[in-house]
Amino acid sequence: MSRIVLVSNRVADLSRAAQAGGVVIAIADVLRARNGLWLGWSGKIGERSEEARTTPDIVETGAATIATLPLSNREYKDYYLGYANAVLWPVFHSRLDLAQFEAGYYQRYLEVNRRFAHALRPLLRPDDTIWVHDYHMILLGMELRKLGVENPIGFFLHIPVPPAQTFLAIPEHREIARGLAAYDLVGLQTKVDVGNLIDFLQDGVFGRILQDGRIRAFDRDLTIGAYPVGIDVDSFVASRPKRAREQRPTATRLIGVDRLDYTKGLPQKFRAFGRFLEKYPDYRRQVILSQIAPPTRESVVAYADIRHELETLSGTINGKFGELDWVPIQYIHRSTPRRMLVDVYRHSRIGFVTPLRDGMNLVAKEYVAAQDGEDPGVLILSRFAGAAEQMKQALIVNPYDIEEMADTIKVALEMGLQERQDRHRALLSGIRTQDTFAWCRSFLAALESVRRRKPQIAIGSPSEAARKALQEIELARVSPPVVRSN
Ligand code: GDG
Repeated sequence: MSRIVLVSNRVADLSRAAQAGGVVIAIADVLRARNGLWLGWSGKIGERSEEARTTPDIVETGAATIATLPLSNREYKDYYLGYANAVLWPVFHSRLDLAQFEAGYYQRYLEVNRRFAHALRPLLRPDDTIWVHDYHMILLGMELRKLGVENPIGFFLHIPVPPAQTFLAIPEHREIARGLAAYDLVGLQTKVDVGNLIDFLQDGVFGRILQDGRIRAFDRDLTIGAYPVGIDVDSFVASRPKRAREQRPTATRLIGVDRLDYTKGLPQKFRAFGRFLEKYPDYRRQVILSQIAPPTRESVVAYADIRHELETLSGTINGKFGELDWVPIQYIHRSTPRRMLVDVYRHSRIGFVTPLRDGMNLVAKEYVAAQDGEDPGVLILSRFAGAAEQMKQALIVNPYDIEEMADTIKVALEMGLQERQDRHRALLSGIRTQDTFAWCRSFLAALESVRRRKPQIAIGSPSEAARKALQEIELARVSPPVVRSN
């Protein structure tokens, strides 16, 4: 089996993969099994002279070879905080209003991707399979191709793809498309994302669909597919609190766990909870909303704004409804250890997940995995989380509709045991089938097979096979999964 080479903005500590959860567990496994190499930013920020550096620091961990490079201060500002997190992140989450298209950002983004490609080139072997992750590194594949690398290269995007018209607002959208076309396989979280990317490549840069469903753009044939990210289900199921009764909260808890990000719909969640208390006063003193929201990307202005908004909102709602012995919103702006998180999920009657846009959302899956199957809680899930495409037995809500969310909290609180068990069983079975290991296996299997395909002739209109694939995508787009019990 060929060696796996991973590239991402950051590398994870493989010795702590189990604690990190999510995709890192599967990645650590595959690196271990296939004698892998992982290249990323070391997290260090150095002098301008670092920009010339293409020799990474190498550490052999036993599980894998870890290669890291520092960024210069200017690269950190323009590539990481700038193009990656103040252009691509907001635009891909359909927040054009927050995008900062500043001169110099794109150039530095390109240069960092190029520098990482130059650092990787001498470390590569002819039979390596290369897997690049996420929006920080879109151009890496193209830069490797320029250096003559012909190995299979796959790219997985963890965040959503916006509709074509939004994508086109990025001044460098053509360069981004050219970067994507350098890969053999582009993996996305959902069918809706696949549809959006195909639209963009067709309408924006005149890509053409081939007989077998691949897209030809910039003289390269690219496969695009949906590979929904999953979790390591057992690491949540197995956990049992030592003294469950003592830890059980006195009030019924709704739990939210989100990095403090404007994409996560936190103000909408707080407002819906406030509206619920206003509309259904019998529930006052009976319920609390615990929101864990660790800080992230604090140097980007939009993140300081959202923090301020949440502090004001939680203060207003607590001031309006709170009593000496009951505070309705517990807002924790710190990271919580994972073992505690699992217990909190388990003892919360409602998992409240309300992003305005999200690639997948692993918290929704973690909440379901942590429930007691005999007496499970209920998941309320935004239809704009990628997870909603799979988790149809959740109570699906529109996070912009505060009234609907307030009513759905009541539906969830009053749902009978049988219905909770039925929904939970179906949800659990889905996240088990598509867990983090299945995600990793299926992406790599697809990547390793696409290079073996024969060249195809471009066609004007889709063939039967391509038409069928497009129809499925279209269906997923026009009929969002709505399951309401009221
Ligand atoms: C990106 C995409 C996609 C959160 N707070 C704490 C904590 N967490 C953990 C959660 C979960 C993870 O962080 C968050 O994952 P999400 O999927 O919810 O969201 P993003 O961070 O935005 O991730 C997303 C994902 O990539 C994977 O492809 O699903 O759409 O945006 O695992 O549990 N963990 C601990 N303490 C915290 O306070 N220990």
